[in-house]
Amino acid sequence: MYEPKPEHKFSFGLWTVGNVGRDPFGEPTRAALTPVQLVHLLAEVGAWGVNFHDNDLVPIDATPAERDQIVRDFKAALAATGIVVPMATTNLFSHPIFKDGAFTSNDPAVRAYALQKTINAIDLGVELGATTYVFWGGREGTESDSTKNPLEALKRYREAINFLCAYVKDQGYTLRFALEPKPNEPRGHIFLPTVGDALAFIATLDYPEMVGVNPEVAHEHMAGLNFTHGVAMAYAAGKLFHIDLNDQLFGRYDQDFRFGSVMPKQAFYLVKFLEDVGYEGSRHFDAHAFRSSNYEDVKAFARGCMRTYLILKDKAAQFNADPEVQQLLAEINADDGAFSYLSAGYSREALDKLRATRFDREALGKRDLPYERLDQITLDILLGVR
Ligand code: GCO
Ligand code: MN
Ligand code: MN
Repeated sequence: MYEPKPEHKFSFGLWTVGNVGRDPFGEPTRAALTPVQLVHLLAEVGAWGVNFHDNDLVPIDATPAERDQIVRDFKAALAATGIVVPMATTNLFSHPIFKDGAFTSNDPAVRAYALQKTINAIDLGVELGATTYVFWGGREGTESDSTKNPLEALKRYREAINFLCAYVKDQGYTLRFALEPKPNEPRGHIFLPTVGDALAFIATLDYPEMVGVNPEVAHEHMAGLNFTHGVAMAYAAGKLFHIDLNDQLFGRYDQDFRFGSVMPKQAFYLVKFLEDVGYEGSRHFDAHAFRSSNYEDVKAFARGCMRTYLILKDKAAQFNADPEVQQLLAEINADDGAFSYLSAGYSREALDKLRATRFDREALGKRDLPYERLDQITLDILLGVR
């Protein structure tokens, strides 16, 4: 019943199931698998797509001949398994050249290298079928604001995205960009910290229609924000181009837990939102297994991400079909149409009508709102007793 199928569009990054368990305090706990092995692992667990950073696939110092061989092998693994590449991205964070950022580095040569690297990575992604290109600016930021002018940094960021949009148009690629906000880690302060910041930034670009967002559960939770509200903002703006699903307690370090594993109620509202609006993009899991896991347990992790999504999708359908929920929602949203003229917008007539209306403040303030009942039904559904 909760088997993943291609139509669910479940994808994983090579760096997610390929995470070797390194953390700031310890060495890897798992041997690295090759990209080809990871594609087979994803096929085995029932995923639909695989995403990658340029250097997850092609090492940064590979020769052109090595690159071509790697790409050939990878394509063969994709063909053998039916796994597709919906999204690609650039590693603009690992190498020391990016220690002070890529597009926003204070060094013009680093900024130019970041552009060149991204152009090559876009070519690689497009060659393998990607239609979404993600920009996660993990190193774009500061520890001390003495070191970088935020206005200047945003100007550099904007110029870089404008240049790359123009490149994509010039090549005739079918590719959309998705900016991925994050408040901190690895930088003390990262530019474009939240979904709202990214949306505001997009409005200042040369080709805003080409650029959307890639919100991530963990990133908004690190900032203590309501992720579903952020996703709704992006969706309402027509900008929900991609999504990174994982889990994370508020206020903790970047945990990247299995989807739905620590805040399942929040995950429920998110899945319900995505399914209710008919979001059509990838359901991308940007998470990794515990450092204590071996590869059998990594598979359990990947299966768990998809299983939990499908369980919550089922719960959302149950919530929507529940007669008592429906009745409560109808009660809460009761509308006799008396004020629907306001939805037509401002007019002198509407203004006069509004001014002439007498409101019974006491009666309106006494209105019953059975929200506790509704919330408990939600929990009963989630806990499986209803
Ligand atoms: C993180 C980010 C990254 C990006 C990835 C793709 O916190 O490290 O979520 O995993 O999603 O670089 O752009
Ligand atoms: Mn993340
Ligand atoms: Mn991410």
